[in-house]
Amino acid sequence: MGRHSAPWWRDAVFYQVYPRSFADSDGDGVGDLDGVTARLDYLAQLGVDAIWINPVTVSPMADHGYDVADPRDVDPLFGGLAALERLIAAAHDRNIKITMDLVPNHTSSAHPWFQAALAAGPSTDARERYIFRDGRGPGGLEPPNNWESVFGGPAWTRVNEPDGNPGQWYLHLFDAEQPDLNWDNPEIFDDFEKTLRFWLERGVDGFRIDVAHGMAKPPGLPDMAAVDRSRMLRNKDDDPRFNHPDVHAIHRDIRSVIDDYPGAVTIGEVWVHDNARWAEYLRPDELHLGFNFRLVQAQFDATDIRDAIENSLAAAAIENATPTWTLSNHDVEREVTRYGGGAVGLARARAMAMVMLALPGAVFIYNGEELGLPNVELPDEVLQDPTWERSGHTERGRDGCRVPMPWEGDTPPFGFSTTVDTWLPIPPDWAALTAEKQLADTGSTLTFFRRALELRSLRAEFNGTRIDWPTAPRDALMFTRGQLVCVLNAGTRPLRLPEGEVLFASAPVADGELPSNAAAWLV
Ligand code: TEU
Repeated sequence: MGRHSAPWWRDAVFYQVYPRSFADSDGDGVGDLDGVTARLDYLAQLGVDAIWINPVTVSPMADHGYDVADPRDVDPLFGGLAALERLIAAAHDRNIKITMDLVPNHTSSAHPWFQAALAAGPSTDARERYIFRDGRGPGGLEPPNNWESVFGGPAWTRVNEPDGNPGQWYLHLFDAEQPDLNWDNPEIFDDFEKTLRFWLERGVDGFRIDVAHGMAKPPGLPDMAAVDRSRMLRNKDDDPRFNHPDVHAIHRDIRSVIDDYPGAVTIGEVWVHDNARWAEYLRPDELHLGFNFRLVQAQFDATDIRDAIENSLAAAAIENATPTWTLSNHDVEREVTRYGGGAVGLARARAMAMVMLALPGAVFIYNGEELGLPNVELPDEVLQDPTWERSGHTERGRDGCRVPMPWEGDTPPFGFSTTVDTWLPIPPDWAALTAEKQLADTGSTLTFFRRALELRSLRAEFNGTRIDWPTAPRDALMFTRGQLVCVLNAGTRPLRLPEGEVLFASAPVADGELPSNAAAWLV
């Protein structure tokens, strides 16, 4: 397939907007869709092709939108349906696509279906939309199996039946406010199809599918092995809660709807480690793209990074699928902090951005990554992630990577909102990191990202799909993509660069030497 006939997403730069934290247009301290619309020129100048926006549908916000009470309307907190329509039109005017986040695995407990299930009682059709079971042991006092919630604590909650007595339990792999749907019930897909068509008819260009390896549950719901809590939010491949093979029939059904809308893309959140199992989601009649999280999980170490890249490429190649690359999102610690924090963490994050942007495929940049934002140590009293409560205050959760964007000025809220009372506090020292300051600084991380994205889109060297690994010095990562050479110095000493013209570097190159914690592109 020639470059011109390739689908738009094959080498697209997606920019992830966490809507609570991007820009607040109405002064309530929470970001919203008109805020995004007002900042579209910033994204156009950054050079992004598409926006992935985290859930904005109607929700009590127990998990900030991943608890959906109405999948076919926009929450008033984010400006309602009209605000999304304004955003779609304004983004399309600038040639930017809009992809939404859909949550098929579960609904909110406030969804009318769940409320009906509670009211109807056991052995009713209403209960068949979710996963209700009798408890184990005398009086049904024990949960139906030993599954744990990803956010901590049991994955089951017992309900009071309409007669007022404790009765059945329902399954929730996440918060108790996020009951899992029963995808064996055909009503669930029929409704999901309505949701897909509802948004596609409104001009949405595709969907990020939440927990795309969830949905199907093994018959009999067998017990799971004990979870290693230090790996919270990460399932192993033998975990019965996820990746049941029946999930693929669901993806085929979804694809048959998407195919009615040429150009629309689906991107699955697929936390599956094994390459062969992961690739099954990318078969020609399933998802277009799948998040591969190996690069997120890699340490700043040349061997580890190479291993992550080679595995990601190999996994996508199994189904001739497009590789995807991401260094961070709203669920993981920001990379500046992951790579050590401070100036070193930032230097490494920039270097890794160049590695990511040199690779063939689609890339995902998380809002604030282009400003080099670090994770924030938040005080206990402002934490909102359900993980904090559900883990009995042992896991702080994901709020630290969700702090609102600093746009301009010298004091919080830095133009994010008109109130200082933002939903999470913005650190005063982010005054140095505002978009305004960075736009005016040729050495800033924002200027660096703009230039890197510009080169990636303009230079012909970024067209090839083949990656080779010439022998590299110890602690260096070096790969070629046709005429392009990407070098990363993950060691502690300056690295002599190979022959060639330095097209771009994440730190100044002097006398042909690349400093440590830096990357360069050569042609
Ligand atoms: O994340 C799913 C998630 O938490 C993964 O880490 C996954 O569940 C785990 O590896 C087990 O397979 C998505 C969203 O990104 C997150 O923000 C939501 O909280 C969650 O789903 C629930 O909707």
